[in-house]
Amino acid sequence: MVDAYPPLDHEYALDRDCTTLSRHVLQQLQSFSPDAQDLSALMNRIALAGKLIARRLSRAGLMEGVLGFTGDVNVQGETVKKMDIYANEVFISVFKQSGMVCRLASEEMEKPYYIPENCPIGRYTLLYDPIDGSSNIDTNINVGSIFAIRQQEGEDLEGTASDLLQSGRKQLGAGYILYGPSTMLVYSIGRGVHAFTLDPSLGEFILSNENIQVPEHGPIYSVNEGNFWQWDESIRNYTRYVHRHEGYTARYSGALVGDFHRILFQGGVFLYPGTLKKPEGKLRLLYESAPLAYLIEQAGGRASTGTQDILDVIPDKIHARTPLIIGSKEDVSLVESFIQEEAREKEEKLIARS
Ligand code: P6P
Repeated sequence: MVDAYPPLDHEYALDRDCTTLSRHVLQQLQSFSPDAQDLSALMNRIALAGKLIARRLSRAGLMEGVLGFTGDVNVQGETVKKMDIYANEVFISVFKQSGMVCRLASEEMEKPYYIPENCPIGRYTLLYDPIDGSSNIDTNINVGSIFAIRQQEGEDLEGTASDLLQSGRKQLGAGYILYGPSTMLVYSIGRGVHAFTLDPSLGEFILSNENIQVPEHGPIYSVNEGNFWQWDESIRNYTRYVHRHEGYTARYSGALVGDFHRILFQGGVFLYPGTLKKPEGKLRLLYESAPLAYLIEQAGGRASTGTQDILDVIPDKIHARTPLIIGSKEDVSLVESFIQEEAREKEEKLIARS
C-alpha cells in the first residue's frame, strides 16, 4: 500500500493554488449578482495592472528609459519618475476598455481621466496612486500601488468629479499592491482584509493570508524623524516617549505601502504628521490615506488625522492632504493622547491669560 499523501495537505495545496483573486471576491460576496461580477472583474483588472507594473519593475535595471526622472513636476509639486508615468498609463490602458469605470483619479493627473465616449462606460471610479514611494525605485527598494473603488453618484456634468469629495466611508473597496521580494495584493471589499501573493509561474495572485487582523499593539513606530524640528510639540513628545520606553523599534522605508504592510502584520503605528512646511501633512487623502484607513479598520485597527478618523474626513479637493496616524488601536490612541494633552495645555494657558 503506497503511503498516500496525507489527503489534507494535498487537497489544501491544490485548494490554495485555486483560490485566485476573482474566485475569492465572488466567495466574499457569496453571490454571482451583476454587482458581485463587477467587483470581481474590477479586482481582476487591478491585478492585471499590478502584474504589468511588477514585470517592468523586475527588469527596470536592465532596460533603457525605465529608471530615473522625466524632468517634469506633477500636480503635487513632486519630481516625476519615469515609472510614475508608466504605471499611471498602465492603469489607464487596463481600465479604458474594461467597461467597468467612468473615471480614473490619480495622484499623477491634475484632473480625473474620463473614459472616452467611444469606450464602454461603467459605474465605478478608480482612485489610485500608481507608484507610491517612487523615490525608492532607482535603488530597488519596495514601492507600491494604492487603490480605492467608489461608485459614481449623481451626474458629473461639469467634469469636476465633485461627487468624489465625500468621506472614505463611501469607498466600496480598497487595497494596495506591494512590489517587494514578492508581489502582494492586499484588498478588502468590506468583509475583512485578504492578501494574495503573485505566483509568477502561474501568472496569478494566489490567496496567502485571509482575514488579516492587525495586533492591538505592536513594537513598531514608523515616522521620518528627520522632520522632528518641523513637528508640533505633541508629536515631539510622543517621539521622546517611545525613545525612553523599552519595547519600541523604528522602521521607515520611505514608501507608505511597505511601512503600512509591516504594521498590518506586526502591529504598531505609522505617522506622517503635519509639518511647518506642510501643516496639512504630505499624504493625499483620496488615494493614499483613505484606502489604507478602510483596510486598517477592516483589520481591527484605526486611522486618524490626530483629531478625526480619516474615514470621516471630507476633502475640499481631489488632491487634498491630511496628517495620517494609522495602525494598531492602542498605538494610534497613544499618539492621539499626546495631541490631546498638548491641546489641553494650550487651552489652560489661554484661560490663565484671560
Ligand atoms: P518623506 C512617498 O513619496 C510618500 O508619498 C509615501 O510613500 C512615504 O511614506 C512618504 O511620501 C515619504 O515622505 O518626506 O518621509 O520622504
